[in-house]
Amino acid sequence: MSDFFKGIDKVKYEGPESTNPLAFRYYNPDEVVLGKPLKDHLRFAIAYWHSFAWEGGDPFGGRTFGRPWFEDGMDAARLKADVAFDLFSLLGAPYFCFHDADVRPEGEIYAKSVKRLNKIADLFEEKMAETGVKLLWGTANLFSNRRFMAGASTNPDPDVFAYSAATIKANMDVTKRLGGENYVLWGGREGYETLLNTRMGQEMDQMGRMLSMVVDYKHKIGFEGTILIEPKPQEPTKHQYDYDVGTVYGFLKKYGLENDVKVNIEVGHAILAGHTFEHEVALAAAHGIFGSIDMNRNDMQSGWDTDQFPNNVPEVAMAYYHILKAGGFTTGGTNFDAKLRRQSIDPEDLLYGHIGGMDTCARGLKAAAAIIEDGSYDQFLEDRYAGWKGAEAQAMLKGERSLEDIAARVEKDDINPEPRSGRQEYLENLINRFV
Ligand code: XLS
Ligand code: NI
Ligand code: NI
Repeated sequence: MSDFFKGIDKVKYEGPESTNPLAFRYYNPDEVVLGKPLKDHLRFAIAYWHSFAWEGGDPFGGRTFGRPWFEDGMDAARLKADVAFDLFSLLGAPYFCFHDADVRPEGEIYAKSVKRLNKIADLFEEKMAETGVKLLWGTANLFSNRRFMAGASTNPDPDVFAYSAATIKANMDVTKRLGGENYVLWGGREGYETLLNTRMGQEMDQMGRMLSMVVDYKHKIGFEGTILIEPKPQEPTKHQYDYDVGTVYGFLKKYGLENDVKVNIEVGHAILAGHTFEHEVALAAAHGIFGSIDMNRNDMQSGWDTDQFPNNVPEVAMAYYHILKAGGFTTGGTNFDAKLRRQSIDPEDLLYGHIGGMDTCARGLKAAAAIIEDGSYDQFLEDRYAGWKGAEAQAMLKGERSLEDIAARVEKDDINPEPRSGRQEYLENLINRFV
């Protein structure tokens, strides 16, 4: 244990009546819900970048956090890893996630960066064995360094494409070595600032090629995790090609990758795209590409990706409802892609943020489970679509009827549909009984 969190004990579940700000009130990891402990439903992960690499800057001012590892060397990187694993253990978080750039200082050349990444991975291996913390996913940072300013795989310069491919390879190797359960590709600058200098079709073909190589390499090295694309509509670029789940699905179809790649859906990104989070989860489930989630919340007034910790139970409850209905997480989990506000500079703020987030998610998941156990909501949907179980309806759906066949039947049987209430307010009240 480093002394960064000196005086703070392992966070325990104390129940809803507890007034201890450093205890869980709803997240009881071993509580069994729908036949499974909460910890196995939620599969919480801590994001290295927000909690350990981010310095508290904004466009008007730099670093606000004082952290002893904010220097650029391997010793600092090792200290950062010590503190990171301390936090994972204090919170009892089963997983973590990282980008290469979060965990190692960048080298002057590619080979040096990879060497440093592997050194840190050695340390991670030891710490993971010691603490039992596992890797939910690894990823490459292909957006911070200036070489990526015009994109990574979508760059007009093929050398940047090559550098990106090499960096992804190194990160997939490390993710596999650490037993990572997924590998994530968020298209950091895979988009454009102005269409005036951009050939969209060409850039998307480049991106499709890169993803195909990632899938090939996954099979070649026997990586058993899931490849995940993380959609986001804007920021940092004006337009990102992985706009939302629907756009990503079309992209995967076009390049024949829809059976090999799934999505990692982030709350704030869904909202930036003009959707609700549960819309994105439900759509991914409908397409069979639901993978994992990046949990956070946006400030509803500010209009950008504020990456705050979630604290609104009804907002997360329906998302977990759709996740549970889709069969729950397999390789995915709940990654807190969330950061402290820049005035929250103390070590314990890192605990408050995560404790609140974990409790909010636990309450949301329990509410979702209660909705499912009660059954009346699912029954409503069953009844609403019940007509489609009939023989003629099934024949229409299966393509066994043509427009002429159907027209003949409508005329013969004098079909004249009677509208039925959609019962929105009734359903809103029903859901409110559980959240
Ligand atoms: C940024 C993304 C990023 C990914 C990982 O908005 O959320 O943090 O999750 O590259
Ligand atoms: Ni994210
Ligand atoms: Ni994000």
